[in-house]
Amino acid sequence: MGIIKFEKNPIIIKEDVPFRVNSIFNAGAIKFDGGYLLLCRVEMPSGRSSFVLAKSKNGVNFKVDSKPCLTPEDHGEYYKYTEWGIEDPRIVKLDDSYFITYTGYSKFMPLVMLAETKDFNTFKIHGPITEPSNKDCSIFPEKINGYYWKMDRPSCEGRSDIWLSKSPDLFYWGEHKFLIEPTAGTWEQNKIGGSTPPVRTKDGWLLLYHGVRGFGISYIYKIGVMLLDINDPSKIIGKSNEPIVLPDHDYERIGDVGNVVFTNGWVVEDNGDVNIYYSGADMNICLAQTNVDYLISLCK
Ligand code: BMA
Repeated sequence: MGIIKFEKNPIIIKEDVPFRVNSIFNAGAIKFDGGYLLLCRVEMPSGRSSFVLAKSKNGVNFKVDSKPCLTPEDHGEYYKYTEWGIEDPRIVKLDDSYFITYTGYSKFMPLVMLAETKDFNTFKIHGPITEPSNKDCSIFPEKINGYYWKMDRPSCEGRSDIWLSKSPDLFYWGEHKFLIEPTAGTWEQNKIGGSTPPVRTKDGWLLLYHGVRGFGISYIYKIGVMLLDINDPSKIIGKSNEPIVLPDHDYERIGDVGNVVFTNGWVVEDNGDVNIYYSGADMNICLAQTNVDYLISLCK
C-alpha cells in the first residue's frame, strides 16, 4: 500500500490557531471520546512552547482550542525545568489514565517530564523522569514481564543513541540498557531517536523513529520504522534501512527548521489502518496514511 501523504497537507497551520503563535507542530495523538485528539506543541511568539488541543471526528479536519491546555508556568515546583518551554508530547493510555512524556526545556537543557490526565483538561504533573540531556521518550502501552518500559534518547559527549529502562511504578526507572545507535554513512548517521509510542502487533512492538544526517550547516530529519521483540524490547527484530517518510514538499523543506519531517504521534486503528501525524519544517501538522502490515513488511 505504501505510505501516502495526504493531498491537502498540511492539515493544521498557524492560521488555524485562535491565538497568536509562531508555529504549531510536533503533536502527540490518541483516540479519545469517540474522536481523534492531538496534543500539539505551539511555539509562542516569545519562542517558548506550550501545548494546545486539536480535536476531530474523522482524523483529518481538526479544530484547535482557543487557549493552551498546558504551559511552562503550570509546572509549579518543576517550573525551573520547563522555563524555556515544553515540547514534543507522546501520549500513552495505561489502565484508565493517559500518561504524557514530553521535553522540559530550561537552562539545564532538555529532560523528560511526565504528566497524567484522565480528561485532557486537568493534568497531574509528576515531574522529571530523567536527568538532562534527554528527550524523545515514549512509555510502552502495557507492562512487559511485570515492569513498565520506556525508551528515550540521552545525549552526551556527542552521542545520540536510543536507550531502554524499566520501572515498577512509572516514576522510578532503572535497568538502563542501550538499544540502538546511528548508522555511519547513512541518512541516520548523526542522531537517532524514538518518535511514536510503540504499539503491540502480532509480530512485535512497532514504532516509528527519526534519523538525522548533517549536511554542511543543516540537518535533514527523516522517519524510519522499527520492530522490537514483544517479550524483550531490547531485541530488535528488524528495521527499515531506508527512510519511510522524508522531506520533499515545500511545506517540509521551508520553515523555521527546513528539511525536517518529525513525528511524535500516530493513531493505529484496530483494523490496522495508521494515521501518522507529522510536522514539516517545525511549522505545521501533516498527515500520512498507511497500515500496520505494510510497516511490518518494511522491517523484515
Ligand atoms: C529535534 C526536536 C524536535 C524538532 C527537531 C527538528 O531535536 O527538538 O522538536 O522538531 O529537532 O528541529
